[in-house]
Amino acid sequence: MKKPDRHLITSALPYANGPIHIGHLAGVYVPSDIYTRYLRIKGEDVISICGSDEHGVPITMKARDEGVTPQEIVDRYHKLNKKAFEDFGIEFDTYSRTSNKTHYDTASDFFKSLYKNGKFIEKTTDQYYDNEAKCFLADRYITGTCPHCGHDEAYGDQCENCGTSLSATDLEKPRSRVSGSLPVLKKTKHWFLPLDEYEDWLKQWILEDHKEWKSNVYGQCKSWLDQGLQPRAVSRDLDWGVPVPVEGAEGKVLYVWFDAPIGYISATRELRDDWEKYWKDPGTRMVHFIGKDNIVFHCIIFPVMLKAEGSYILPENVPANEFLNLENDKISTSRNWAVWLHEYLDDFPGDQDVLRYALCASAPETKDNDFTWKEFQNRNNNELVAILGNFVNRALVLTNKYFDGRVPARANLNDYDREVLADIRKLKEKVEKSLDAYRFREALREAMNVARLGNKYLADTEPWKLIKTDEERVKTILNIALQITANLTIILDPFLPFSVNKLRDWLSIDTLKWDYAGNDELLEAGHEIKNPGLLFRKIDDSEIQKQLDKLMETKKKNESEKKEAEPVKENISFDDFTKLDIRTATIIDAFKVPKTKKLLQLSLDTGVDKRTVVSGIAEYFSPEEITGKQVSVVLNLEPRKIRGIESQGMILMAEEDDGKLYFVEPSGKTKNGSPVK
Ligand code: B3M
Ligand code: ZN
Repeated sequence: MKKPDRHLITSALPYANGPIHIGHLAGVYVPSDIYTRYLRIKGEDVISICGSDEHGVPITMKARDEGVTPQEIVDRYHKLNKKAFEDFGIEFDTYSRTSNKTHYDTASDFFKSLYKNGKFIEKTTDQYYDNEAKCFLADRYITGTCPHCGHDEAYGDQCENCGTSLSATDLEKPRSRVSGSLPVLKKTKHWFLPLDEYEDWLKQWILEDHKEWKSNVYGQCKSWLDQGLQPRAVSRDLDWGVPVPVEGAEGKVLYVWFDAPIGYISATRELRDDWEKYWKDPGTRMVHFIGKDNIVFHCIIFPVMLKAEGSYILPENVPANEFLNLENDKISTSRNWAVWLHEYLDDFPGDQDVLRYALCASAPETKDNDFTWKEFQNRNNNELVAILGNFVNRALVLTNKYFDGRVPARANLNDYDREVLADIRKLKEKVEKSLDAYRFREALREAMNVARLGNKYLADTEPWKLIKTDEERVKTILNIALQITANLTIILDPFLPFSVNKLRDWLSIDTLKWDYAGNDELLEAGHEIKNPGLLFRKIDDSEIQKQLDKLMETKKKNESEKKEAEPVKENISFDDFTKLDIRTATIIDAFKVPKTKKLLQLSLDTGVDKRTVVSGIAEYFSPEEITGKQVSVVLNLEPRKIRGIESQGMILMAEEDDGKLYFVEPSGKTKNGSPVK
């Protein structure tokens, strides 16, 4: 393949309605950053584009919920997310936003160009309208009963109970989420991109010409194409977004998935006067980094838009990742089941590279993958600390100790030395091959093998013992160890930018270009190095436990919220209520029902008689502490045999979400047998 003249790397524009979490990082931004840094250190002409996606219905809904404007929402999260990326060393050349004027102009012009050239079809369709709020309702703004599972809080685009994707008109008993009123169908005109007309072209371009795409991406495209494509609306009735720039389109904006990918173009345009070279010259190689839920937009819809416009290049590859789970559960913003970047940094200040490393090492490249805190700790302690950190620390510390911090000259190499140096050269090629194929986990493993090799070399040659008997040999060994360390500053540069910068500083060297990797004479004899600090610190169990506890808390909270949301039971008549005979009573004796965990057998003085009740409260109360306690009891509940004991009634308990029980007792001493009503 001909070497490209330049590279344009794009990373999915995060919606500016929530913070960034580890799933985003692992799926999109760590890989795109590794790839971009790799191209940069190779000396390629590359620009990396990202920014906030600031349109779409979820943003307007969040604004409505909080009683603020959409602009306030996107301002807040744009700032937060931009900073989170910077903090983690994700180096975009620009982090723009789709509410910018340049973007409005670019998206508008793009639409106009397609419109003028007759690339759209216009259709009038029925859309739900809220007569009270006087607005059309996006699918998300409608709830109703799911026709598949009967869930009565299904959304107009999807039922979150059974996962089926829906159209708003599928819902039974639809309600507007804006006003709560019954929506009515009303005619509205929209512009559609006739994807079906591009089907043959797409089949050729993807299925034939891009067989090298990752199998998860290729497979998804194939299944879309096999099912056949339909025209897609590229406008919406909404008041937040880029206005549709044609006459008679008042109150309509571009569909967010139409304007968002154009955001890549606007951002480039803002960044560089020569932006057209990056977007229109066939010498540019464009790669989109995205998550799997964005595949259809980047592999089918956006390419069709570009093709229809006619003057743009198409992506060369779209190495989309699958999803990352967290401790065996789907990451979810609404359930707060996530590790948020800003929170990670509060708890692990300065440990950005550790997260970058752990996320790359278990990135969901070919299938969904799980992030666990235990694995995070192991990766840090057993790999970063024990291998990489240990190796470079020994190489630098020993050089300082024996040779005054000057790189010692080496004498004749023996077979082992030569073997090690040859392996380093091979490893560089392996890393390169993996990176070129977007296999970042594999690339990282190979890169770490360089450190592994160095670590083993020192462990095998034991310079700290040899120093007493053979100083010349120690010079050679440390020279080689330092050359390996210098190699690491190249090979690990794309993965661990913070640590590599420290290493460069301690070695007193500048950034060395990728081509130098594999070279064993990067440091001259006599070159002065510094005293190293600690490259990685051990993460102990208590830090991990703290994270697990935090997640536990979240889980509990979610469960209790779920319970709170349980609907009130159906109404009963007053007569039904008076059928219950509830009285005050006193526990006069209590003991555990043998061979059970939960049951206590209680003797009650009910004021009318003495009776036995079996109650499932043993996990919370001991017999001693409840003897003498006054309680409320349902006297006329049909007697039941529990573990062979006849239970004549039921003690009333209040139960909290986590199952914790409390007695429902009179607030002062009351005569036994007093009716509760
Ligand atoms: N805002 C990403 C998402 O699904 C969506 C990407 C747009 S990229 C042009 O969060
Ligand atoms: Zn359903």
